[in-house]
Amino acid sequence: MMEFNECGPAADPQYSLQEEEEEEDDDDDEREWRCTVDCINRSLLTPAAAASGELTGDSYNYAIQDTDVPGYRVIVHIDLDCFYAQVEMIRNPEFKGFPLAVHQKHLVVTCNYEARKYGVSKIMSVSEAKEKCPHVILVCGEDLTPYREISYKITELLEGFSPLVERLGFDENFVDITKLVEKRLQQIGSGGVPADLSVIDHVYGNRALNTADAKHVRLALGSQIAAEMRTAIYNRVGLTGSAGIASNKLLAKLVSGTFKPNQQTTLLPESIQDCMGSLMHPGQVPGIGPKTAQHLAFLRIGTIRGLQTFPLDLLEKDLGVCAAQRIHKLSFGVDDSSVTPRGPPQSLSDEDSFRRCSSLVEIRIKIESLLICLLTRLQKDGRTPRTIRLTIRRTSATNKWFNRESRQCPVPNQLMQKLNTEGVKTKCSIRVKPD
Ligand code: DCP
Ligand code: MG
Ligand code: MG
Repeated sequence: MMEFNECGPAADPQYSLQEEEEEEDDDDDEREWRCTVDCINRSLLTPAAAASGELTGDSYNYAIQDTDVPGYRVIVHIDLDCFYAQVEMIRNPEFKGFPLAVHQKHLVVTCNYEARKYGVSKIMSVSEAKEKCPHVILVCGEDLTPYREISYKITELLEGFSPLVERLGFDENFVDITKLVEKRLQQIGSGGVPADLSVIDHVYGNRALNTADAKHVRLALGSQIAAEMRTAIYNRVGLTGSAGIASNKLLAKLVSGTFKPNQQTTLLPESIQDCMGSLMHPGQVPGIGPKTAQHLAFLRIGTIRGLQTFPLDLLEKDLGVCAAQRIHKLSFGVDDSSVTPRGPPQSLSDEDSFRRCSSLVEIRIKIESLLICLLTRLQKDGRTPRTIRLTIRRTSATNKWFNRESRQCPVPNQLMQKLNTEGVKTKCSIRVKPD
């Protein structure tokens, strides 16, 4: 992997180091959620009025003043359908309606829903995909540029609805629409919530909406806003996506995949425990990564119920107080973490396999091609990087991430100047030392 770090605007290089989320692949899930976790129990802040959730006759009273109150927030999670495949069908409209798979090297990274009907699936070898569906269209998806560009377009579009948008990977965004819901409640005014207020599309577990329940009303309005977001994404970018609407990030992400593609699901509070209970094991809880799940398995915690009932003090001894409390709360569907916009990525990276390289010349060519891609992106980005880092991962049959070695150095001051005057040259000067 090669990356430019600490990218900052030319005038203000005050950026801190942070990995570009979508291209860092190990323990991604766990890292993402750990970053936003809030170890202070904010449920202590719950105002009594909000906690009661009672109907007062005036619809504005469905609104609360502290939009951070857990249980009263409205969070949407949108995951685009077969993302790379949809992008390829936009780039090549003649592929639409036919089974299509996007591959990197010999692996299918995604496929459209037509191909899924034949049994083709993500992370299947290309040869197996061809066996399942001999007429599948195969598109190489190793150049991430088109996916990256559309990905940021979607985030930007969602920012038009609410400033609180958090990217998770290339094709997912959390949007905190609590304030927007508050606004809609104000618009409803004292006339009262319309009796025909309904949830758009699915309600998890088919629960009936109770328009006398403040939380239900807020989530129903949230489902309308989520539908508007999906329509805007389709009309302006041409992509479909699935959405989950719930009172926190964890639950919104969990339910967004309940009905796919191009559908949405709203989770009412009474179904939270059913939703958590439907998970087969703790590793399926977003925020519990593979390492923690392994640790829990070691403690013989293999189910959500097992985690919920495991003595917290023992868990704290084993995982540390903060982590133990966090995952214990997650197992009950409690997640106080806020939707945190990250802004532009703080590092730009690219990677490729050196498996087929058998000489220094071939290695040099491979590194040059990575560098050219990165410099092109850097030029488009316009910010000035401070360091460049090259990371080599040696894999082994037993441990995929075995032996990660990095070297980094400052980026020469004149690089950006040179890039702007001369552009990205097709030939870069790279020295490869034999040691
Ligand atoms: N991706 C990848 N490598 C993986 C998994 C996914 O490169 N191991 C890429 C291809 C996907 C994109 O990330 O298009 C988004 O991943 P998702 O898991 O959301 O899968 P899709 O969007 O493709 O399909 P779905 O409709 O199931 O969300
Ligand atoms: Mg997706
Ligand atoms: Mg996704």
